[in-house]
Amino acid sequence: FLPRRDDLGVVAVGFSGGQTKAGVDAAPMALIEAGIIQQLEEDLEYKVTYDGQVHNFSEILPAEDPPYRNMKQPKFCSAVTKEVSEQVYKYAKDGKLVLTLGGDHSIAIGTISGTARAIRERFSRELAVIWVDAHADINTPETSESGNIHGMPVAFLTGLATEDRPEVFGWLEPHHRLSTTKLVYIGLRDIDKGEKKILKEHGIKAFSMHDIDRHGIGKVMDMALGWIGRDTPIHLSFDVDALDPMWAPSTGTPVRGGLTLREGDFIAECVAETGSLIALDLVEVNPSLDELGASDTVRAGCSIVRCALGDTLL
Ligand code: NNH
Ligand code: MN
Ligand code: MN
Ligand code: MN
Repeated sequence: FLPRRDDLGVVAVGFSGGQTKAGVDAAPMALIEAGIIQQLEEDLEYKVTYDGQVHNFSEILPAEDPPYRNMKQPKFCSAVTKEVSEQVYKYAKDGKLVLTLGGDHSIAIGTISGTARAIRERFSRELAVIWVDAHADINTPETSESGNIHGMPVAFLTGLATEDRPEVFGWLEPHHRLSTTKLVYIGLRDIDKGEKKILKEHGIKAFSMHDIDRHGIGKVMDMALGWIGRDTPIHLSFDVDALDPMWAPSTGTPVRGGLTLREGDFIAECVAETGSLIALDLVEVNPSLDELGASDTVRAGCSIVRCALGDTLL
């Protein structure tokens, strides 16, 4: 089922509407200026398809967008993720590996729904998702304490949250969705009360920082990939706040006690080694927060992308 390993589609999503801090929309440009696309073309020899634009979707900004079911900017988030879903779907259906540069993590509603649909249609397979994050992002609109949609993407993608109105994520259909049994978390350390209940009730596989301390990252990756099983297409959604703020301080909700730079790269390398990666998101880099640390955060992000796309140490 694997895409040609040398064909890569890049989507740059300068979107910050899934949370309230400005600046995360500038991340794709910062990553591109740091040379990420050039590195993938020249060092890793990918044939890159990229329209050369960072999309900010201002053309679909709704005139009014009041909170709905406690969600902030529901219509804008829904419209943007729908667009992203179509773009990612097209690339994945073409057999391309897809790299999405965010943006806040709400955009994963678009990326994962796009790959899930493409993998179903093209390969009659179900997608697995590895969600690397300090947070679980599995709040429903009702359990969310913040109303920020970047804390809800997994709930919408798994169908734990549903909505009929097409302009508020009602466009998500069963073929866009992911099974809770095919989801694995790594790096968790700041989970809301309602989220803990959801993770328990649905028996969702999660490796917290505690598990990484106990077993080491090598064993955790063996267990995570073992859970998914061989030959299952993998979408890796990497929130840079999974890394300890020592390495990636420029992000909206930093949480201390996170992954080291090498643990982050190692996770990405292990996923690359499976040969089953079909899409990668890198999200939540915010160069305008902790400005002194912005270049470190961007460099860490570039490194994770290179590792996941097959860069090897030797
Ligand atoms: N759990 C919180 C919320 O739902 C924080 C989410 N923030 C993130 N998620 N950065 O990755 O608002
Ligand atoms: Mn996240
Ligand atoms: Mn996070
Ligand atoms: Mn919290």
